[in-house]
Amino acid sequence: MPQTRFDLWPRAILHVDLDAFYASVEALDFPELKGKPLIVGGLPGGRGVVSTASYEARRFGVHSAMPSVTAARLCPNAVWRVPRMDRYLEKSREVRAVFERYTDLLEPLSLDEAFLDVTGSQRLFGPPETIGRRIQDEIQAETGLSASVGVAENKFLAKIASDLRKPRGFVVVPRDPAGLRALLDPLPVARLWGVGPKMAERLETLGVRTVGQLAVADRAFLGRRIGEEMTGHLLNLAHGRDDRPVDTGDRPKSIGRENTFVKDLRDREAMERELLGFADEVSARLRAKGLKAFGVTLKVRLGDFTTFTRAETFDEPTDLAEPLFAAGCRMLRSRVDCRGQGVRLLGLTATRLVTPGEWTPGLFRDEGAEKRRRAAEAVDRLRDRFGEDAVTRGRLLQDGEQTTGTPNDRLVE
Ligand code: TTP
Ligand code: MG
Repeated sequence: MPQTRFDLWPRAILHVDLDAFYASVEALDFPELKGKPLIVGGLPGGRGVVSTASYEARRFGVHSAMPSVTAARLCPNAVWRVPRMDRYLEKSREVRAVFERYTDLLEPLSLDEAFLDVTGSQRLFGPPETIGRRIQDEIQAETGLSASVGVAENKFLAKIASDLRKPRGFVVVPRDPAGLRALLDPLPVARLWGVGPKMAERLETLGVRTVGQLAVADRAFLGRRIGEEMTGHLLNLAHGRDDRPVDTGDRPKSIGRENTFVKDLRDREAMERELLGFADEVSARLRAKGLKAFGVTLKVRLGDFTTFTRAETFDEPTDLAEPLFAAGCRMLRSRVDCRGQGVRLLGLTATRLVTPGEWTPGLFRDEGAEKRRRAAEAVDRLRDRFGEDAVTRGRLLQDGEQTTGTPNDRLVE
């Protein structure tokens, strides 16, 4: 059941990072290793380095990227294993399958770490912390691995949070300014994205060692010492601001559909019927990808191959068929002069795509739109189960110049 008895977060990001990943997989597959100081990496005889160590081995000072020889000296009783990458990849896929139940908007950073944008998942699954807990529990139950989770309004804070109480950490970054400051202030500046050892040292000579000190530092003073750009970046982070989107890596720039007709269309009604079909399909694909469009373009090619493209911008981004269809019809009617010719090709494309996390102001405010969205989602589910033709609008079923389905049908992405 959808839950609504809580404040929806305008933006909700999770960062999930598995604990001592390679070592945990080894202990899972070879239970006799459980609870022992365990090091995964090149064996100490050679010139190898440590990939990772169990938390038991970390107590001796062993850490990733340390020469294995050094690790063996620090922790002489450690059990050693060489990495088995294909097994780790397999486990990583199992973890990803858990993520995918909650959102499509995920950005893997490595085999054991990912950002998830769950802004749009709240209606269905509840508040972000509930979603985070469920993911943590399901990873444990289904893959046998332990994960740490950070819940926040942006990527930077979520990543900081997941690391605060490892292993098996679960930290929700407070959304009130005092709570946020209490969490950020004590952190060393080296924890900030973009601050390497050199910059940390530089900042320290300027009297800035912690994020709290950075947050109250004088912008002009810092700007003169470390540059305006770096200063702007660091002050944003020090105030917990970060608007980078969760990058799925495969987000299309646009989603569209076009069709060249066997016989040029002359009848306005037939053209609009095509546009309605396109709008239906394009909006379903937007919803499937969790995207909304700020813009729509119409493409029209006349019998003599003259081609027009026309564009409109929406006040609020949409993933529904109606606005796309209405804009297409409007542009066709008032902004394209067919000069008495037939139309050889029509196309409708949703552009300027955004995720719910990037677009928040109007989110869920319009109840009517929310109802239409739910209806549209029900249609999507039917289509998934019974195929494309399961649900077709009345208008599309009319006979007449039914010209879709030619080999020229093209998906444009
Ligand atoms: P991390 O997430 O950095 O480390 P971890 O999962 O072992 O431990 P934790 O997150 O609890 O601190 O890296 C994930 C895996 O990537 C790690 O298990 C092994 C591998 N790795 C290397 O091979 N070399 C490295 O230098 C690092 C940092 C990681
Ligand atoms: Mg990890």
